[in-house]
Amino acid sequence: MIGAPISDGSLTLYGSFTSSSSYKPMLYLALAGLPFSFRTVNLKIGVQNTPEYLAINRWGVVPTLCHRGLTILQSNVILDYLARETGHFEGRTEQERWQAREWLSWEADHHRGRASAPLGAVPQDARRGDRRVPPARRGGAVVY
Ligand SMILES: N[C@@H](CCC(=O)N[C@@H](CS)C(=O)NCC(=O)O)C(=O)O
Repeated sequence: MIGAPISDGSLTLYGSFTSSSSYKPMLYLALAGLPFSFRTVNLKIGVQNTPEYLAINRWGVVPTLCHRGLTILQSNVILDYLARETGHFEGRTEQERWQAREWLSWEADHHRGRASAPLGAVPQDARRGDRRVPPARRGGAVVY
């Protein structure tokens, strides 16, 4: 059951314990000591594709953060939002703050291939391909 997003100041994170993308904001919130509600989206049974969940996350993926009536998608955007909103783990200088965002962007570039690679085999085209597109549709070359 997804439930309606809460519009007060409380933090609600929709995610899955099997998801590395969910782990990032969960770890942030835990290390920052910020109270938050966690709502499990069971990816194995396809809750992410239900109309109820798609109403808050158009891509049907986790995580999703709801706060102050806002709905924030994409794990690194959520980290950026939380840093701006709460000040936890925010850079001390403007240069540090931009550098932190550079690393978030770098991580997004590199995370996808590794997360989808079985047993350490990094897909050759992971950096250009979309892992949600079946291998057979990528020019016929089966990569993983
Ligand atoms: N770039 C997205 C990736 C989100 C993503 O792909 N989440 C996966 C779990 S790690 C998911 O929800 N998969 C469900 C599906 O593809 O059906 C982010 O960082 O939030």
